[in-house]
Amino acid sequence: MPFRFVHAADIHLDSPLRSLALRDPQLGELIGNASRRALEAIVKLCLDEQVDALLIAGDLYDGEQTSMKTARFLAAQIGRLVQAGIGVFIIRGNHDAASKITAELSFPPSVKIFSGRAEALQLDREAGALPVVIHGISFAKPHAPESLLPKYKPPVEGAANIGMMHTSLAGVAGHDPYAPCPARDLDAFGYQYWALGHIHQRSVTLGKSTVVMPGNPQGRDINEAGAKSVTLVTIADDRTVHLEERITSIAQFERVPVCLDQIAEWPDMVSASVAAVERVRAAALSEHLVVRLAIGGTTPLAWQLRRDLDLVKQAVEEALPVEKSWIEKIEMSCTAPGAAADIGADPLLDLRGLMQGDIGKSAGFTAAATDIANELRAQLPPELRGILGNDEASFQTSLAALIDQGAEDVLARLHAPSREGAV
Ligand SMILES: [Mn+2]
Repeated sequence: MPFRFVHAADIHLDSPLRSLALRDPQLGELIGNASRRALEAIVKLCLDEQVDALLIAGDLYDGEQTSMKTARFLAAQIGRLVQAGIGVFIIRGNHDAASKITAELSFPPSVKIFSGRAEALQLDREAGALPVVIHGISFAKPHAPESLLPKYKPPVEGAANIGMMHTSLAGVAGHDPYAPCPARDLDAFGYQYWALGHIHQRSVTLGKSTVVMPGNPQGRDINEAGAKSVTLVTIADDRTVHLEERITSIAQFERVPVCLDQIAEWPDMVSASVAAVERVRAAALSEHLVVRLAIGGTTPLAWQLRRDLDLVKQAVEEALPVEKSWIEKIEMSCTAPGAAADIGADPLLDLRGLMQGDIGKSAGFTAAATDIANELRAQLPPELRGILGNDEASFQTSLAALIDQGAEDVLARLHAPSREGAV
């Protein structure tokens, strides 16, 4: 008899809203509840597929701010699995290592929360069924600079061995390592399947072992764009592993580019934006689509669009024919037409040349802008201080882009006709 389970990770219940969606109460509510609704979707998938187990590979909670309301919600969801005879296996990650909630909830024996010491659990299976052993270690503290792999117990002969680990894998430059361990080391360890968590981007490594990082089941902002999922795993009697990706995101973030080259009229700008959103909507796999509209190109509307960004958002939202599509934010990078030859004919183009050229790039102006940026950055909470880059080169690039954008915004205010005057 095969062993079937759902592998999820990084649900981040009660994750604080990091998105500008906060400004729109309805959208804020949708995104604020999305991680809970994703957990409901995971539980429903387990029940529909009548799997043997649900594995949650860390960061079930976002942090210590978790409320008792969330704990009750989790207890109710897990209760549905317990009633259906589905086992639940949880390890703690860097975000929920110190969470007191799971310690305060009492669960029946079919719910296993691994401790900080390696354990190998042999599951109760029907006579003749493939023996299954689940190995796991929880983060005992939020930081785990060393690999946890040497602590795991060796594979049990004759059984399907499944390892649960929260890890940053080989790691990414600029990010702290969390129980770092390259996928090839996991592959060589002798387990059939590695149920990983931590990285919010799905990846699958197929070798001697099947190593899966499922990504989070619900994106939290535009940096976690696209449909998000869990993995439905079947281990056959011959211990071969079969994977199915199942979408669980209630809402998916997407950056939607709109190019306004050739567009000179406001209504055409609205139609082009709506058409671009509709194309993405048609391909979206989640119930709700949350769009970051990136409007660019060269258009005589540029200065007006920059000045009236709020009206652009409102007009596109009103024209969207489908429900469940949201504009989270508009990024405006349009520029007004104006060849070099025109400079001199239009004093504003002359001004733009000065602001983005001799003045904008001068040492004195850059130094003054750097001072302002540093002062603003110092007032941000620590998690936002990388907003202009984490090293000198990326800081200078961000600053130069902001100076260019700022110049365009100043020109927009000087130049644009009134909204009423536009057709
Ligand atoms: Mn993590």
